[in-house]
Amino acid sequence: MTAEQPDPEIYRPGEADCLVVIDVQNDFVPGGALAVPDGDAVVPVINALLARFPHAVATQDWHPADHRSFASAHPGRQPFETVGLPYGDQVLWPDHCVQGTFGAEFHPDLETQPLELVVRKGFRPEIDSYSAFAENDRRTKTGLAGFLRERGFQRLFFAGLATDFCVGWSVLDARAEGFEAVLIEDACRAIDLEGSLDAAMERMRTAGAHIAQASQIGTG
Ligand code: VGL
Ligand code: ZN
Repeated sequence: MTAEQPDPEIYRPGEADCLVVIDVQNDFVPGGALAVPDGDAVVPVINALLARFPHAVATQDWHPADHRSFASAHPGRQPFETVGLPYGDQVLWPDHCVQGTFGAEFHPDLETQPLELVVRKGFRPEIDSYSAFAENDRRTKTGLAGFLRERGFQRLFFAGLATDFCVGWSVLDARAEGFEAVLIEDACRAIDLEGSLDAAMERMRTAGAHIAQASQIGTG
């Protein structure tokens, strides 16, 4: 992890590498409640990546119906406004990924068979969770870091939705947890609220994450 080393042209996933697929769920693709523009374009890219990685896990946004991140839980507030919650600023979202609904299911074309673990997040009514590792209070852990460490993974590759929220926060937390992190940029799509994509990309780079394209992921 010396800063002087150039990024490799081709990454060859091995036993210390894990693909982390973030929130590829029906509510985040066009037609869904919190549709990410072009969100369904990630599905074939991720399916091809899954064939190149020996190990993969996924997250699933998994909210109770009255979740505090929903604008509907704040009378007079609209989706995409920001409010203060006890743990800090929180963007309010349309109701999405409600436990047990179609919107919370993985996209039907996503290859889920290779996934070795599915981590659900955002199921506590009072706390949102963007990151795969910790909820938005930054204290409540999902357990994923412990799993990945115990399995011996050192380098994590990120794909899914949305680049500037759940993927971005996951990449930053991966760095904070001591993993190498590679964002596979064209295997992600962004919501992009008021420059949030540029800000997230800058934060990931500053945290020492690598940015790659799916074409740079080779086979063993
Ligand atoms: C997400 C907003 C709310 C995401 C999840 O997957 O990026 N964004 N919940
Ligand atoms: Zn959510």
